Amino acid sequence: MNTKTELNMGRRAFCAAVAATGLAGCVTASKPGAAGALNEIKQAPLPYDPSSLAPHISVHALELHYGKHHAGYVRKANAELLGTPYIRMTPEEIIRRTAGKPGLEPVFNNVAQCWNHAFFWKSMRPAGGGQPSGVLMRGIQRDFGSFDALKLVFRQRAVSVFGSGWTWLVSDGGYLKVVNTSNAGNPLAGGLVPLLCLDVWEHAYYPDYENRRAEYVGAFLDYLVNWDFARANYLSEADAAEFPAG
Ligand code: MN3
Repeated sequence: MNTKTELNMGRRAFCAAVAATGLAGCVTASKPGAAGALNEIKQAPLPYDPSSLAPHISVHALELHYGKHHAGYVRKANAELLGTPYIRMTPEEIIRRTAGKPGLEPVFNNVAQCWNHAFFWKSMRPAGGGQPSGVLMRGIQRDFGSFDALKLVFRQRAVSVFGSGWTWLVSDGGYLKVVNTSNAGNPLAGGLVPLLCLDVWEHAYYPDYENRRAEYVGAFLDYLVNWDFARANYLSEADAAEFPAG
């Protein structure tokens, strides 16, 4: 991974991904407000071959989603950031500072969609699914009762998103929750720490599932979700907050 990757997916997620892959060190991005540092948003490559999520997500759907939708948000975000103070901030800082601010919707929406999509690609992997392990599983059992109960809650929340949005597993001060956000919404804006997410905009599933969102959500939970990514994010948060995870 490189600095571009970090800028795209966020420092916390990046460090977690580095930890998960066993790579040494965590590349330092331009600090917020650092003189002369312009944080143009880059689109990192997909972390797997576009054909490797099939048949659950087809090459066509993934290339459309990554190559048109996500790329479009990156292009629009950089156009919105140009000539503003936000160009010197990290995407996380921009999200926190612009969420809910009248007049700043185009900045928030496009930057958050860049962050959300980069995080979403990492939330899946070829031959994913299965069960989390270690501290994440213990946290799930503590906060949902069982892993099956978490899956049921996540499925219900994802199916219930009205219109376009996202479903997230988050850490709220160490406690695990499933939350939905509308449109470009991101839990960072509410002080929550994202652990994994599912895109439930229609563009994410219509090419493969048409109007059958529940089937798409089921395929994500059973065959695609990357629990190692979520666990690494949870461990990273535990280190930062020093809460007794699990
Ligand atoms: Mn999308």
